[in-house]
Amino acid sequence: MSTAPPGLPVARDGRPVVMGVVNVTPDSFSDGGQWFQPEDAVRHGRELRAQGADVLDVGGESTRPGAERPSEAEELRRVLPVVAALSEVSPVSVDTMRATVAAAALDAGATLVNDVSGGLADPDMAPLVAERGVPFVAMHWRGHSLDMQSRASYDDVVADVCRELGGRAEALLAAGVAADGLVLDPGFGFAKLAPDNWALLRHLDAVLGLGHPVLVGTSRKKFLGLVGREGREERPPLERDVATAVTTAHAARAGAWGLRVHDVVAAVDALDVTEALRGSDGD
Ligand code: PMM
Repeated sequence: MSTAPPGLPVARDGRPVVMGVVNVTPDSFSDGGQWFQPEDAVRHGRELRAQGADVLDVGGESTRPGAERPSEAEELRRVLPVVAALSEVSPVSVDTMRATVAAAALDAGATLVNDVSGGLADPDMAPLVAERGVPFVAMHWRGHSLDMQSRASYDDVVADVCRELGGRAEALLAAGVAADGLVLDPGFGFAKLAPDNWALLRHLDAVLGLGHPVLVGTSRKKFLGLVGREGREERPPLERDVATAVTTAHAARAGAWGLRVHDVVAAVDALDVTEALRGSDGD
């Protein structure tokens, strides 16, 4: 078996990689504005690392439904100092749809590119990742956040997402992206309604069947705020970490390679419990 490109953290003994979210944005749905100043984002990233994050995912563009895009200059201004500082203490991925931002972040120390558009938003992304030989997370995506929820229409969401994501993987490999560094992500909450997210979570085996490591990013998403709330207001994002931990345990049992989370402490706890339950009697 070939080895993964340098930069792809390895899931050890079936224990998934924990990717801690560092959003350097004023408007993310989950933690908008909390870490917008570079020094706050760096402090937060260091904290997540100390709590057990295997990789820190630094992003400068909010992808919440309806979000407007920042300019390229603004995105660079947000992420580069944070990537540079955090690369000294942790593996870092850059969460971007722009090849120019990915290139600058790789130069600043990032070792992994996480693109929610799977290379669709920018035709220069796949060639860049191929040329640099770095690992790439390709998420299922149907269009920019401004109007993505209008694209949440599926005949069979699991089959449709797997077909579209599988097609993306083929195109990326044809463009020269390293097969052993390609991670796929079904894109929870992106052009998906609550029942779509639940169906995908229930059928992660189908996504794993595409033959690549799978990243799961359910953390604090709206469908977790809606569950069990019939007739009441949805739970706000900061109160969705328990629900997220349950999905973390589920995804780990299903065989996910990695989990993208805001609350690293809860994710590590959930993984410890999952692992203990898998252990043999007498442990
Ligand atoms: N979700 C968000 C941002 N980036 N990347 C991947 N690979 N998968 C996701 O599900 C994902 C992502 C949106 O969440 P945030 O605004 O809290 O970061």
